[in-house]
Amino acid sequence: MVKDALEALKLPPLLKFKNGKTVKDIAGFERRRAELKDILQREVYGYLPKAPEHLTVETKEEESESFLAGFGIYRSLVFHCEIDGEDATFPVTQIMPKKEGKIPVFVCINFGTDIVHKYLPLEEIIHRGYGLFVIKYQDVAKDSADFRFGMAKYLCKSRRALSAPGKIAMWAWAAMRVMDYLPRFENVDLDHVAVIGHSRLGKTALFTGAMDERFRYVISNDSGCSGAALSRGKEGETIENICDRFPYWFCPRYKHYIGKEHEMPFDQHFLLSLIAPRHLMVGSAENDLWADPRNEFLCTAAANEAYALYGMHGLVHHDAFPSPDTELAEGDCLYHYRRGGHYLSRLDWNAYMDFIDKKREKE
Ligand code: GTR
Repeated sequence: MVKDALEALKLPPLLKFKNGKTVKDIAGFERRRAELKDILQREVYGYLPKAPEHLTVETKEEESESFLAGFGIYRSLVFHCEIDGEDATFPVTQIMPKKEGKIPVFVCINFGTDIVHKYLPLEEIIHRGYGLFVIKYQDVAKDSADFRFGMAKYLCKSRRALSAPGKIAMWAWAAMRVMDYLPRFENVDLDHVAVIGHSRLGKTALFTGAMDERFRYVISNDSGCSGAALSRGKEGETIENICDRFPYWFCPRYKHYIGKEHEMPFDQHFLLSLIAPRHLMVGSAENDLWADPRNEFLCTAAANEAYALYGMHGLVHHDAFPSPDTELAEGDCLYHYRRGGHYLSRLDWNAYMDFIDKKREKE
């Protein structure tokens, strides 16, 4: 079923170089990786702004006595990025469990303006032994067409260029700055760093992990259109819908593909394949038809071609769209499909942590 469904969509080939030659091995895919990154930046998200000249991090506040009944440490950090000689800043919240040994962490790009947030079951995450670096996305750049405020004014001087970075690229850029800083913590397990986001921030997490190989786990929760879902044959939200409401998430060129999905020289499996050979986790919800769970599943399966080159399985599935409340967790990738609607719930967090636990145990 999966093979036929993918064939019917006539996706642009993942494993063909621009010059028409076939990608045959790992070295070939590493060269293809550069082409894939380039096409997605040029056509969809815009080119990632360069890293800052210097990064320093200031601790504004720390609570290590009684936070989470004494089981956690809270720090409010300010990231100072020197960009063209100017000091551009954004805040990050760090929460760590108090425990010995190396700690796996999530870089979570989140909606909330406060650490107590519906999408962040904090105590559960801390008690399972995971640390968190939370970026509140609008502290980096406003979720609007305005590019004058926050980091946006440093990261994009003009929106006239067709491949100028959109807001997703800017939020992703901030997550990469957190990654830059992680090696300074002795107790962070740098081999087990995940980037996670929900919905528009799931798209952001995917772009982050696709562009930055330092993230071992890349988690897209209900990211849908222009995230984990294939655009060809998509139900629910289309490129037209998304560019109508949120053109500024993308580079200006993306809107040229409205109604022309079948002509696009790429599709979202290019994005997901860039996660190989690391671990991709895609979460969908049964009632989230706007995101299109089926196309999210198919897209995850389509990335298997890249995993195969590394001698890996990618997503192990049963050649059928799974029924709700199913985990496809046997392979290198996870497809997590639960009942209910569009939400980043504790059920989702627990599925992702179970998967990471399993991978860490094997090492
Ligand atoms: C919707 C948008 C989706 C999704 C969602 C969200 O309105 O159309 O692509 O990103 O917002 O981020 O909550």
